[in-house]
Amino acid sequence: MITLFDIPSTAPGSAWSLNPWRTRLALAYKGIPFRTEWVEYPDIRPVLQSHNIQPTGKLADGSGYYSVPAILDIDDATGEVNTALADSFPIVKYLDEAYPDTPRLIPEGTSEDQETFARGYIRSILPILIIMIKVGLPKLNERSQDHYSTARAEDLFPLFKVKRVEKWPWSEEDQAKHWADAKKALDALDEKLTATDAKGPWYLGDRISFADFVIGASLIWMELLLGEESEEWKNVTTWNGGRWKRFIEGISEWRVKGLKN
Ligand SMILES: N[C@@H](CCC(=O)N[C@@H](CS)C(=O)NCC(=O)O)C(=O)O
Repeated sequence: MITLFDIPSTAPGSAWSLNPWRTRLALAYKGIPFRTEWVEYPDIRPVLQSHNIQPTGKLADGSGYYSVPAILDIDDATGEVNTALADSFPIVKYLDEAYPDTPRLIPEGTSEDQETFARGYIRSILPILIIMIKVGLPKLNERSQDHYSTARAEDLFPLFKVKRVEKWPWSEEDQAKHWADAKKALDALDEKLTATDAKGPWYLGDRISFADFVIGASLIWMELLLGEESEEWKNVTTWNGGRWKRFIEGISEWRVKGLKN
């Protein structure tokens, strides 16, 4: 059975975090049974270390950056650990290889493009990331808030030059500027998707691939944190001819399935 490590929150269904949603959707789409182990931010490092899961990067001080999603795949019959792995792209590659009877998410010959897209995605939606960090902070459980505030302020220190997210300038004007930039980021993504629209709504046109869950995870994250009924989310659903509304509806089956674990 696979265990997915994910971060809890006060949002409906608890799962809110962008990168773990990629894996949650992938597991649900493939129909692979899994259970969730909820881990608050300050516990990610010790919990993953205790399972021998390697860091996915380095922090500024040179120490390992431990992140979720991470999975532990244990053979229930023998107790043998099949894999203990973090990082959403290697995880989906592992799932494709270890579960060959499930639908592939990295079609033959697309691995490099899928990886480049997945790894570059967060940078490509940076203005959205900024808004979501600010909006998401109070929705975390108290135990995670301090870590999240200082860690994300450090990531974006070159932009804001402060040590806590609460200190980011957030006037109406600032917010309007971030939203205008957010729209530009989604306009650019829309343009990219338009190229395959004649074949279908997905990144590759007519077939779902991991890139769709990279996009879908970010839309779920936005909808959850902004609130389905919020003016901001409703605005987003009208952008680019309603593409994002159709997209999130298109993956809703796996969103619902993914929360049942
Ligand atoms: N490249 C990684 C990025 C994962 C990542 O940064 N995850 C965040 C949550 S969305 C995390 O675990 N952060 C830990 C921290 O900030 O200490 C992936 O695709 O899985």
